[in-house]
Amino acid sequence: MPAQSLNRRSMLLGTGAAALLAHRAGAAALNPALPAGTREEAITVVLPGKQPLIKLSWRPPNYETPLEGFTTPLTANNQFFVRYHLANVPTEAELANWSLTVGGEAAGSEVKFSLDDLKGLPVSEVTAVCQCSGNRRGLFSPHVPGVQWGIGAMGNAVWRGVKLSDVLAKAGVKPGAVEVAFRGADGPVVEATPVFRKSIPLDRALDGSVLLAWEMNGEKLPIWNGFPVRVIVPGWTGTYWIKHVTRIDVLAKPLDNFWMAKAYRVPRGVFPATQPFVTQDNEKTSPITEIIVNSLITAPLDGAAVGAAGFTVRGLAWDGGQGIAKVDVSLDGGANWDAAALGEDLGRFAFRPWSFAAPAGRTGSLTVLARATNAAGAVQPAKLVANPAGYHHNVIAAITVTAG
Ligand SMILES: Nc1nc2c(c(=O)[nH]1)N[C@H]1C(S)=C(S)[C@@H](COP(=O)(O)O)O[C@H]1N2
Ligand SMILES: [Mo]
Repeated sequence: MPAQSLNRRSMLLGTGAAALLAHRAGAAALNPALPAGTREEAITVVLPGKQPLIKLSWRPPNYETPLEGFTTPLTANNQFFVRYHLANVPTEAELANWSLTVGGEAAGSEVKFSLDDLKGLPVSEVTAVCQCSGNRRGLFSPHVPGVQWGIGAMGNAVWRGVKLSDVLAKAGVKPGAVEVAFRGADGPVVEATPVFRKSIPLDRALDGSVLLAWEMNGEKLPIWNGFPVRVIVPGWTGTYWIKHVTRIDVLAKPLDNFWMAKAYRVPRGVFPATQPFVTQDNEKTSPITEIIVNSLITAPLDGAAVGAAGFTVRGLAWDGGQGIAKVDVSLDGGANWDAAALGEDLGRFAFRPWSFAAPAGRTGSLTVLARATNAAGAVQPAKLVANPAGYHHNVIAAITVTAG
């Protein structure tokens, strides 16, 4: 079933916290052809402070960015996707007296930081893609359980904050430290649900690349995206990018909880990882780490009519920080490929725009594909790499256009 024919309905949702205005999406809002039965309907909803986003669930809030949010290489704050695991999400008012405590058994001391304390440390900036491990899970065939994301559980922004390594230096790191764990201000509604707490390897925490950011694209973080401060782990999937971070612990042994030991894991050795997370490996599985090479066609839209006089194929490509080496486009379902022109380089962790001028003279139905290759030679596969949790969907995607 093509996405354009997914049922949509317009409705008004009343919730305790906010009245959410549902929005009748234009056909352009939904490009991915989700397999039949994956998602019965796609409703776009206006959360406070956001443009219409595609609603996956309200409690916990899970909303994805529609395709039109990806026509620029930086994703607007008010179109940036929203992902939570736990339904008890904090309001801006509840975070007015926010502070961050850094400690743990392998920290030299426990130190409390206000936002002003953090802002007094040297400031750093990175442009980086935050992509949910389960982005495109809804495109898995056969289906896998979990939030049925389409293409929009990702976004690229300029993040500004301080280095985690500078913050950890204030508390001190003892010999024997192995991981650094984060937790946010959100929590479960029922006590039985494990709190969302995630860790990263000590070397990654100390290498200067991980930020505690209070600014996104030049503005304070939206509440939905982690106000007042969130963790930025450039190159790694969004699961480690803890929002509303309130506590950081330096650990002497690997973090053992549901979110590390059971969720966010992939079959061992199946996906390329230049930065493995060895303290969390077991015999069969590894924690998901870096984003694998991927691309998205943003124009034309799937099903569009294009001129026989030629048309331009546009999109984005990204990976976990090796950088995009090339994007090839096919107009004939993969028989022939030509190189697209790469656009502005916003940094190795960022979306890389690309475009391809399709020559005049083609008529009829065309199957258009894009295939990105990164600087390490990793290339998007033609066939899905099955894994039980539906992570790392980076299969070459196709759109169909009619030229004439
Ligand atoms: N506090 C908190 N931080 C969190 C999560 C969460 O549930 N709670 N989810 C993580 C996951 S899985 C993703 S993909 C990203 C999504 O970031 P966003 O909501 O800003 O788009 O946040 C991460 N940080
Ligand atoms: Mo995620």
